[in-house]
Amino acid sequence: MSTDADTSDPTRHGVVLSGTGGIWRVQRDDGDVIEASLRGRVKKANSGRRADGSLRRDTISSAAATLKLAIGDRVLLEQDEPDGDVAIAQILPRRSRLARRAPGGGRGERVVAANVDQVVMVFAAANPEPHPRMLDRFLVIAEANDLAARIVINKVELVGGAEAARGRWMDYERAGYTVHYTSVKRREGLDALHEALAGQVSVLTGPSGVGKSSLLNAMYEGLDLRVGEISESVNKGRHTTVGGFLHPLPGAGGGYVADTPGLREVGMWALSPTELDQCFPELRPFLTGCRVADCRHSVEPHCAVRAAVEHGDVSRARYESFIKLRDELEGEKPTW
Ligand SMILES: Nc1nc2c(ncn2[C@@H]2O[C@H](COP(=O)(O)OP(=O)(O)OP(=O)(O)O)[C@@H](O)[C@H]2O)c(=O)[nH]1
Ligand SMILES: [Mg+2]
Ligand SMILES: [Zn+2]
Repeated sequence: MSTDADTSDPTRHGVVLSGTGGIWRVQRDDGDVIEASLRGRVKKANSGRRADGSLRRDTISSAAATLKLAIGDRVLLEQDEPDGDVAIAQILPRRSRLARRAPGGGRGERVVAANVDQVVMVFAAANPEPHPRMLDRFLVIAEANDLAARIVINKVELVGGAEAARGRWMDYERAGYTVHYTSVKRREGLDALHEALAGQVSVLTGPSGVGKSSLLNAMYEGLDLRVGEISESVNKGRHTTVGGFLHPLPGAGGGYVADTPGLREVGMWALSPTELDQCFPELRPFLTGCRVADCRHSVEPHCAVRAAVEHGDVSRARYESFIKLRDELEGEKPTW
């Protein structure tokens, strides 16, 4: 295999599907899934020069090679001899990421998934009972990462169907989010969700038992995810797994869905309390109307946000969520 970086060679480029530590599963652009290692030698040895001394274009990303690899990363592969071990030579520049600060107060961020198009928050209409506050947290995390978010309310047949379920989630539709009402049991709403995932890299998240795996199995024949098992994320003491899986979506349209552990504590997401109001899309139009500089939207005079709540232009429940989350972020001690 040539050592020259042929940017069009589909056997030399791929997407990281899973892995931790040394060995990573990579889907090459030709479709084959292979195992590749991320060798320290490769990271350091890359001088960024071609044999003729000219600078390689992909050297731009060589700083990224010292970053931690994440699912969703696009990588450049190297193989010294045919049938030899494949090594990850480069992490190509990320166009987006879902990241959080490393737990334990470290300075570095931890990338949950790279090159993400959207975050899909799944809740059940009932069983388990949904927590809108938890949804608000997830939405803030997506907004803070500049990622589009959509909401899925599954198991709607348990509350009398989609229209009956809808009333409870109107605040989110009004805030501009797309809400999908689905039932795996009745096979409802699955086509629209399928369409929304096609060709996209989506991070699917939500509490255990809401039917995330069931939804994916119902939409994609052959995915065969395990259903009904209590996932490890329930066990809050043990989420040291960096892991997560990126599933290539079978069938027309393609795309990927990431199953990731740990979208939990909004406080962990390196977000300053003063940025929080920007993460509530329905508050944005009012933020410039506050009279006080750096208005906290709680007791300040002439607060446009509070006025919007009084006038019914902004949902009171969402506003209260905002206040709660802001208090939480303000109470957080800086850890570096
Ligand atoms: N009534 C009803 N039950 C459903 C529906 N979708 C899934 N379930 C059931 O809900 C339970 C949990 O489904 P899973 O797909 O394992 O849930 P999950 O969100 O993947 O859970 P974790 O993997 O633990 O995060 C299973 O018993 C499913 O059969 C639905 O539309 N209606
Ligand atoms: Mg599951
Ligand atoms: Zn204000």
